[in-house]
Amino acid sequence: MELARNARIYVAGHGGLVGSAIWRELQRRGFTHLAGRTHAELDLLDAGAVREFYDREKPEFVFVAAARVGGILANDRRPAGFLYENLQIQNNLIHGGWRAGVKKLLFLGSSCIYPKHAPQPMKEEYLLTGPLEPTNEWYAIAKIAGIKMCQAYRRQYGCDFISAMPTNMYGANDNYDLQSSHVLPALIRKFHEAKVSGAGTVTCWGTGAPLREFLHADDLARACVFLMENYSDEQFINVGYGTDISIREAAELIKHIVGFRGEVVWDSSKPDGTPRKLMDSSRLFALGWKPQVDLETGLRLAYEDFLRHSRQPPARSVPTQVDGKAV
Ligand code: GFB
Repeated sequence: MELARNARIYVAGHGGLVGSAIWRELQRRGFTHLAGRTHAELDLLDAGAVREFYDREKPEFVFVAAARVGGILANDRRPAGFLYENLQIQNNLIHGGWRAGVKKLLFLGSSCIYPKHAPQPMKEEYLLTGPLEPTNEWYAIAKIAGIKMCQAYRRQYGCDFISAMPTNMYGANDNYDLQSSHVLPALIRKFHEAKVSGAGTVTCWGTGAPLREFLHADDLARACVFLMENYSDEQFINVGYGTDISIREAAELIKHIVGFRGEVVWDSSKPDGTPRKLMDSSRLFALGWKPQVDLETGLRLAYEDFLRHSRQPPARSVPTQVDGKAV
């Protein structure tokens, strides 16, 4: 089903890494009636405010890209925040979406929903077949609840609510804070700052042995719009790149792209997390979607984005409020 170019579309989390990429993709595709709200404009933890927003804006299609997200350390240190905030945000958006008669809603989860020692690559049916990775089980439990919410509202109320599970993401508008970020933005910043300051070493966390699959946010955005138009099933669907690399290899690649000439040191007092998280995305690939951005190209783009942000920190590449207007 092709969406009408004037369909009313709400992108929850439109200022973040994934939401801003979805927003750009929708603009590129010519959609004219996009709604987005900053945190200051709409607190997604507030059920009443979300209800009022839905009643006023009456979106027909909703992308749930709003979430409390963070890297391995942030997840480990803030279990209550990651569990509570994510449950609350998604409950408000999914339940509110049903109440407001939203035609279709796409919920975004995460590859950390799978068991820590799931067979690789991970198929959708491996959900809930074993214990989760302890550093991010709180976030994972919230995301699993989001999948189940979409399935339950589909079963009980006939809502066309679907879920996609992206692998580890990176791209423009990422979080570069060293305590709370994911590995790729953290390493881009660390290698860049070491190059500029002339430092001899860069310290990375863990052993470097874990394997991760990385997908550029622009690819995920294309997948999200594709799924909104072409997928309608209770079964959630994986969105991955198809291959993974070790954190050590990723560090070497970023070191090379940034042009840092010193040594990489591994701090094994920091957690490694899941040993491997490669998703089986064959269900999505069989529908005709494929990623377009290879890791090296994507990291070069991400480094350019970091340089733009470090020159002009408060700037965002998307407008804060443009609902109802062509943008
Ligand atoms: O990206 P990341 O924080 O998250 O870490 P996860 C991936 C790997 O990179 C871990 C290592 O083995 C880290 O120890 N690493 C090395 C670093 N240096 C660094 C560094 O400077 N910063 C960071 N952050 N990592 C997250 C989950 O797990 O993945 C979330 O916590 C979410 O819930 C997300 O699912 C996609 O891949 O381990």
